[in-house]
Order: sequence, then structure tokens, then C-alpha cells
Amino acid sequence: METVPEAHPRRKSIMTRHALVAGFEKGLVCGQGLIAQGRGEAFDYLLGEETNDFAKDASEAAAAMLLLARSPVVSVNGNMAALCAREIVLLAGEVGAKIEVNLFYRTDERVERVRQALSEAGAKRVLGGEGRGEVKIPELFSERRRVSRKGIYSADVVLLALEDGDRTKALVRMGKKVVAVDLNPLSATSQAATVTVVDEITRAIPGIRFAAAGLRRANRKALREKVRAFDNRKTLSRALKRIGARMRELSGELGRG
Ligand code: PTJ
Repeated sequence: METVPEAHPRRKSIMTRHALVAGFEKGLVCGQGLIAQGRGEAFDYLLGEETNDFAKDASEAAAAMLLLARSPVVSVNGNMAALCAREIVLLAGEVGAKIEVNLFYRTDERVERVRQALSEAGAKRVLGGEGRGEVKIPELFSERRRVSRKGIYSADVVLLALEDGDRTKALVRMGKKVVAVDLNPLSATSQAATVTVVDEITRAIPGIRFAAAGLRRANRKALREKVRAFDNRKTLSRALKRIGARMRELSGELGRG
């Protein structure tokens, strides 16, 4: 893999691209996943390429929700596995969640690659792609409808990222709570989720884990209060306001030139 000088101003972003392209070459990431990352980068740029306060607040609510859950599941796709497999395993361990592979562009081979990446990152058990153990989510027509009976199907809280929106809506209709990580506050996923962490996935997953570690000693009443006080509409509105403020900031800089 090409190296990027330590001092390069866009090093982090370039390294992330390298990780995705390497994942693509290994058959982990699909071609469309590379396009999805490009859209994410554009929003990340507008959001200042940092974890904003609204994302920190959402991570706290997400952590509380996962800790309160009876059967939490982290749903993993190709991009997530290529960018943060190890962090996903650590988060699942912190909140006692199962890990399940669920792909939009599903092939048996790619399910296997994602399972393998998660196992190599330390996952003891990975659900998804088990054939007879799978069931279909009602009213969902993409390949994402095939889920594990012991995982997403029976979960009460599902954490997902880089989604197309339909599945989030279907999961919410099934009575589940959905924690979504999505850099686009306007996406159907962001709008339909119970808690949306508007942040880049490689920052968001460790962010939720740190929040969960900080809440480990909190009692259930305090966790419930944290979840109750959270308002996803307001969070998305704060994200949009941040984009607006940053546009004004950047256009002011141009105006001074
Ligand atoms: O399940 P797979 O592996 O077959 O891949 C499915 C993809 C990712 C191709 C599919 O779900 C897709 O097309 O997603 P979309 O509709 O492009 O949505 C991706 C969303 O994630 C967009 O709102 C992006 O802004 C956002 N996004 C992209 N990259 C990141 C991100 N959010 C957080 N971190 C990122 N790195």
C-alpha cells in the first residue's frame, strides 16, 4: 500500500480511502461502497472533520440504549468491516452485543469475507449468512431482509451504519430501536433512526464505546433518563446548523481575500 507522509494535511482521509480500496481488492467492500464513502467525506468536510457536540450527546444516548438492551446487535457491512473491524469487536464486548453481517449487495462470498475480517479482529462469534437460521424481515425487498433469527430478528436494539434507509424504517416498524451512524443528517436512515450519531464511522464507534465505558457504573434509572432526554430531531437540526455555520465561516474567509 502507498505511504502518506505524516505531515500531509489530508493524511487521515487518504489513509481511510486506502483502507477501503484494500478492502475492495480483497472482496470485502463492494464498488458502491467506495461511492458511499465519497458522499460521507463530503459531509464530513462540511461538519469540520471532527466529532461535534451533538455527536457526543448522541453517542451517550446510544451507549445508554445499548447498555439497557435485552438483546443488542451490531450490524456490519463491507465498509464497516474494512474501516473499523477491531473497534466493532471492542464495542460489542463493552455493551454485550452480538455481531451480525448484513449486506445490501449480498453475495455468499462477501458475507464470508466480512465474517473472516471480524474473526481476525477478535470476534468469537459472528452471525449472518447461516442459511437455515435466517429469516426475512417483513416488507423489505433488498437482500438486507435476510437476517439471523438469533441476531437482528430478535434484537431490541440494532446499531447500524452506512445504510440505505429502508431497513432502518423496517426495523423501527418491527418495534426495534435503531442506533445509526451516518454523516448525512438528511439521509432516510438518519431521519428514521431512534438515535443518529452524525459522525465518521472510525470516530463514532470508539466514541460510543468510550461513552459506554463511562456509563458502566450508572444505574438503570440513570440510563433510562439519558435515553428519555435525548431528542433525535434536535440532534439532526444541530448537525444542519453546524453545516450552515461552517459554510458561513468558510465563505467569510473567501470574502476577506
Ligand atoms: O452492505 P454493503 O457492504 O453491500 O454496502 C452497502 C452500501 C454502503 C453500498 C449501501 O448501503 C449504500 O449505498 O449506502 P448509501 O445509500 O450510499 O448510504 C451511505 C450513507 O453513509 C450516506 O448517508 C453517507 O453520507 C454515509 N457515510 C458514508 N461514509 C461514511 C458515512 N457515514 C459515516 N462514516 C463514513 N465513513
